[in-house]
Amino acid sequence: MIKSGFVAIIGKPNVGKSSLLNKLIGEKIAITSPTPETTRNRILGALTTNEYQIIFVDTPGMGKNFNLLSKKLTEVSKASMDDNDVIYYVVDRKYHESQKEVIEYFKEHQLKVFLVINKIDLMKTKEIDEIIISYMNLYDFQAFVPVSSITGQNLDKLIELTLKELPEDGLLFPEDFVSNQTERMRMMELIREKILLHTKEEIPHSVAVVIENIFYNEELDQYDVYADILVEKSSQKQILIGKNGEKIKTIGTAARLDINKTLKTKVHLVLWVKVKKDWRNDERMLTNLGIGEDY
Ligand SMILES: Nc1nc2c(ncn2[C@@H]2O[C@H](COP(=O)(O)OP(=O)(O)OP(=O)(O)O)[C@@H](O)[C@H]2O)c(=O)[nH]1
Ligand SMILES: [Mg+2]
Repeated sequence: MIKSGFVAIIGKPNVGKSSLLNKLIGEKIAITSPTPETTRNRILGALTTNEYQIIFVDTPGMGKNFNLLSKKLTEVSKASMDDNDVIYYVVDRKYHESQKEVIEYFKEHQLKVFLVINKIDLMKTKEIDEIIISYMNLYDFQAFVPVSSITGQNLDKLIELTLKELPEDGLLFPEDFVSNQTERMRMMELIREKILLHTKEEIPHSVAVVIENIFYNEELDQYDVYADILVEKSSQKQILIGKNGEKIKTIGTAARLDINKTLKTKVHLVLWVKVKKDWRNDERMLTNLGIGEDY
């Protein structure tokens, strides 16, 4: 019987959880960016070999709750901690008081947690040691594993240690299952990723992408994708469109090229920027966007 199980990847925003998922799977499943709160849903990625199947669960970062969106993101992340065989608690710096609550949660539920110190390609050995020491007496972690989600350093070790904790339960998903993300969701996310990369300050947090329609164009063998980009204020709409529409054009081109590369799908994108006042505090809007939903 092959070994299998679920591994939840949790941690503060921006520590590299989605980058870790992608590197472990070897495919860009989750979008990543230097802006906190990039991930807004639970994203599953499967790593299947002849000997094991690990289902990694990427989660939104647990941060401060400024609005209903942030609150829901933290809720999704917390809910993801239960019912998993193993947890990767990803950090990129020393312990801070703001992490007390999550450590308490580990204790209360007696969870099997690996402390994954990420971004070691940017660190000296001394710094890595200091980070480990700062967490050492807080919880009985299964192991401390320093990794890099960019270079892939130590990920084989992380998998090896994880497999020791997984039962011989056989396949949980079909052999060829890679992710719970549909093509449509991945397109939407890739468009959002380019917005995050090409805008600053409050814009990335104020943006949502909704794909309205997808038509197959037989003549050109491509998909015409109509997407709305929602922002909260008309000033944000102006910034996103840019002078002579240059900004939205740059975003559209980058998104088209990445959809082409990542999903191996030729698309023509039609992007519309719309103002949807305070959508981040609108329960119905968040539900429509699938935020807070469980798969
Ligand atoms: N140098 C370096 N950068 C990394 C590493 N892992 C992630 N990053 C960078 O850190 C930033 C955040 O990465 P994400 O993977 O989006 O982080 P996240 O934890 O998923 O963030 P949220 O979804 O917002 O919670 C990106 O700019 C990544 O390129 C790493 O191992 N080394
Ligand atoms: Mg993420």
